Amino acid sequence: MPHRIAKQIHNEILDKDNFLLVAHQNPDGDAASAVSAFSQMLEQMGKKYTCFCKTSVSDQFEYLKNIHLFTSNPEVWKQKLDAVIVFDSGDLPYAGIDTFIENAKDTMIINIDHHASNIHFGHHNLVRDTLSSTVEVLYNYFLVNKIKINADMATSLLTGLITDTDNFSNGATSKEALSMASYLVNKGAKFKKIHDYIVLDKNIAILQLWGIVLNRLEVHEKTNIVYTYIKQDDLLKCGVTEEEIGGLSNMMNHLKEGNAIFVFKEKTDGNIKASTRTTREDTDLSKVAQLFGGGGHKKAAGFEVPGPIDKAIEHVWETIEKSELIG
Ligand SMILES: [Mn+2]
Repeated sequence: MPHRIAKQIHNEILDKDNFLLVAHQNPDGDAASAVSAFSQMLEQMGKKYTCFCKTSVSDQFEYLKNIHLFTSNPEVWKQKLDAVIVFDSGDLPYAGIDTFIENAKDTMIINIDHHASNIHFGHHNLVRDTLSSTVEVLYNYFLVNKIKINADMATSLLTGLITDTDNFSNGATSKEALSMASYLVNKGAKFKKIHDYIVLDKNIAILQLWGIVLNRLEVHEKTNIVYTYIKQDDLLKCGVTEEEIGGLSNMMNHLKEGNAIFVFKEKTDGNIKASTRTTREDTDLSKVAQLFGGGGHKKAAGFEVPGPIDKAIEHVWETIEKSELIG
């Protein structure tokens, strides 16, 4: 029962004093916002906390309260911690903290998430894969535990909701998600500010890169998956950074054709990262991602395979065809 777990976790928090809040590496709006909102609750309660992320957090989220407190300094793991709270992460390697946890074996782990592929790695697991976002899980947690949601907290929660529903356009946009949005706007969430930072985030160079990538669209016939790829060279040519290329697979999800969309991206280490999206009810991409050690949701998932890019793509098709999960 999710309500019982939310109350159990809150009792642990009332009882303890010093927390480490973790957003997964390369945090998206959901992860960054969840930490921001939760840190504000801890402040209300007079608790101590540190916000940790293994990588840097995008400037795009600079308007979120307490976002400037994020550190990637591993030294923070050496303090006496009463609990580590991990947000929006299906497992500890995805969060980027598996090695830190190995050295902090006695520390309580609290797992707050909505990924279908979540492996329940915590001592407490508040995982609700029917909800749109981790911030929606958190919103329910706040209501169940009668936490006051102030305007800054509402702005954080609404940010995660807008990013994970792709601006209220993807399959996660439930009636509960919409009613949560309305509640948060009533509490003073700054809708326009979020829109300015989150939706108006493209520049000409990014759209030129999208042009190259969209030109390469192809259909893999046996699985009817529509796909394209981005190489490191493309980024250099257009002057676009890794961080800036998010959003392409979400945008491609507006396509009517095909069973799914796959975007393959060559990373600096030579590995190939695949972002996958579908709008079809009969396709479960979290299962597909798990074939390659990745994870995610039914309608949006990701995984990594070794390069080079043409070999990687070939390997992906072979594996998916064998699995018969799509097509
Ligand atoms: Mn999420």
